[in-house]
Amino acid sequence: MMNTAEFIDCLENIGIRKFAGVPCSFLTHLINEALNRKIYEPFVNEGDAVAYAAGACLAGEKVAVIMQNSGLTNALSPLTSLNELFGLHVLLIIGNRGKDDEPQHKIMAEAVKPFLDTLGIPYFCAEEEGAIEKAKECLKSHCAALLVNTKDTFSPVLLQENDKNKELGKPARCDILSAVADCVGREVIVTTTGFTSREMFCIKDRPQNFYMVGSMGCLSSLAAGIAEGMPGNRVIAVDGDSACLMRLGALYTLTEKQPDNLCYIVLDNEANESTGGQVNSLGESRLFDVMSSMYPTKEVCSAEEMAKAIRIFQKEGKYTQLYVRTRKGTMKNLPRPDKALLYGQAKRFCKE
Ligand SMILES: Cc1ncc(C[n+]2csc(CCOP(=O)(O)OP(=O)(O)O)c2C)c(N)n1
Repeated sequence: MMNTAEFIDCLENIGIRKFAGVPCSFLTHLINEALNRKIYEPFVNEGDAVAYAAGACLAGEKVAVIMQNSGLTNALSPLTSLNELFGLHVLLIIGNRGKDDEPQHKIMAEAVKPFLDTLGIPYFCAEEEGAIEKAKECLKSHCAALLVNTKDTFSPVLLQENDKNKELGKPARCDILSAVADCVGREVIVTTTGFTSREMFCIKDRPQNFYMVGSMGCLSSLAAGIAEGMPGNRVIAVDGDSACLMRLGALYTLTEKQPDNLCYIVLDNEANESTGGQVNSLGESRLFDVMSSMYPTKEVCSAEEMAKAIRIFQKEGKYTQLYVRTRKGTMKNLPRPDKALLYGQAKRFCKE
């Protein structure tokens, strides 16, 4: 285990004064330390963080980019056609989830190194002796990456300031999910990456559920594809705020389509809770206003209100957009969906 504060000090010694990125649970303590030092810029998509770091480079500053290996796919466009192309070399710190981890990490875990090799980006294990110095040398000619291969790489750092009062009176994610599960008959339920899928699996697993455990940000498009392909059935999609923000453009497309048989719900806890509760913006959430600017959105404040809103959707058969401010926290002893079930879930769904 490395001392997190010392690691950031070492990066500061090579001129890195700021971090930008999207979290990974392997990097929680690193992000906490950077947040506590007020040198972390939250982004909603890894590609945006990489482009921001390129801009900082143009301005003569050095920003390191933090991401999960899954986020490398989001970052490929700016990495290849901006940073590498124009010599705007940035340090990437990548949470390298392994192939024996959850199913959503299987393919990317094996693809990270070949991807980086193809791009000509050298990489080092963050814990390797002299990794930061070696990366510094490489940054002269390319971007460089430090791979963080375990969740215990960094020593624990608690996040300062946590305004618990903000949470008072808000429903828990699981209360809302239970209300949704209780209202459905034949409806399809699709749920987003992280705790939302894990909790829905635990509350009520059924063949008509699809747990979108990876591809963060893609839920609204996945749901639109199902809804348009199954006009005879209704679809309820439950997304998270960070996931919705990651591909906000998809919501723009969805609100043009407005499938009659789709109800799109965002649970906003103002955090990437599934990876450790890191913020996704620097201020109060503006997501309700943003969603409402695209399509009339109803704010729901309790499980009872959610049940009522779902019944209206079922009766009216009209595209429905719901927004809930939820408190942080998960169900106790939350299990992960069985791996075999996840691998087989598309087949199970299609049989229905
Ligand atoms: C492209 C990509 N980047 C990062 C991650 C890591 N990740 C998994 S869940 C999650 C947070 C999701 O936050 P939100 O949608 O707000 O839901 P919450 O966890 O708060 O319930 C992150 C960052 C990922 N899976 N994919």
